[in-house]
Amino acid sequence: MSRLTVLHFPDPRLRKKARPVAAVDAQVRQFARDMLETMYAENGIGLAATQVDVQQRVVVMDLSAERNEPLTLVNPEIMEKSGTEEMEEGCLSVPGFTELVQRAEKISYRYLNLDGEEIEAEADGLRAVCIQHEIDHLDGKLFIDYLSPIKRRRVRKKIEKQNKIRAL
Ligand code: K2U
Ligand code: ZN
Repeated sequence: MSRLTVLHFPDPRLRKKARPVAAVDAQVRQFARDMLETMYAENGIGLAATQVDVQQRVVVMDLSAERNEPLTLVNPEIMEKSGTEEMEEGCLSVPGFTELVQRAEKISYRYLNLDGEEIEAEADGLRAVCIQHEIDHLDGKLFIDYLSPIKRRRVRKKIEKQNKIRAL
């Protein structure tokens, strides 16, 4: 198992678009284990491959209180969206910031599990938000992209200041 490095905004690699996984093999299963280790270590409830500088369409998540219900989504796709809802979002790649983001309230989605089987499911609430948040990552999109330009500029300035202090 390996803990991976999570990229931080404004790293341009966070803007890369991930490519579909051709086959769910042992390498993909090992990568998913490494992503889960990293997600738990960083106290996230989700993580996308783009965030660890891998341009493959792989997402991991665990919404359980006991942190013992890991889920890996390979080549996740949202099939249908309905309703709208606002939720406070944060991101492991934009540390220290949370903002209200409007997203679809309910989604139907499909993905490949680690056995390569196609799964179709529906979600609402935090699970729907998390899946939309992570699939955005695979497309190079961050939750701060939904903010006003003024708010987004404020986030960028604060993080660049944080990064300068870290570099001292
Ligand atoms: O992708 C990530 O960076 C992990 C995200 C996933 C997530 C964001 C917003 C809403 C649901 C899931 C977070 O780090 S998970 C921790 C979190 C969740 C909500 C608000 C703040 C932090
Ligand atoms: Zn994120």
